[in-house]
Amino acid sequence: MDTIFHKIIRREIPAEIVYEDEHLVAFRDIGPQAPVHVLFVPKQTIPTLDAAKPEHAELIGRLALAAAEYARSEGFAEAGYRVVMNCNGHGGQTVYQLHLHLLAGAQLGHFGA
Ligand code: D5M
Repeated sequence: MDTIFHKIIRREIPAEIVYEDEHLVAFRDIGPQAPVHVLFVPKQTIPTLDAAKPEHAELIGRLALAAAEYARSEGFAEAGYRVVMNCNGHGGQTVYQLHLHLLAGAQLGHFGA
């Protein structure tokens, strides 16, 4: 299982990386849907949220906490922001390596079907 995000993690293709630790990398989305749009991606291969196992709980928590910390450090916490994980086709997932979207910097609309 290899995706464009694995290539970014291995530095084989460029990305604007804003955070990295031993567990995950965060970089700017190439097609931002908000003034700030950052993707938080685990280094361990997990194709979808549906494929996640109980042993991935801590890692998935790390993605959420890294996004919250980034939003706080950039001054978006008080105004607010959104985090999203798309899963499979109806969820709009296009890259099959688990990732969490952080959207911030503007009033976001409500969404649904
Ligand atoms: O989100 C996949 C996201 O990945 C989508 O918002 C575009 C983004 N993307 C795709 N290729 C790149 C590169 N090369 N750099 C940065 N961002 C990228 P999904 O939830 O799967 O629809």
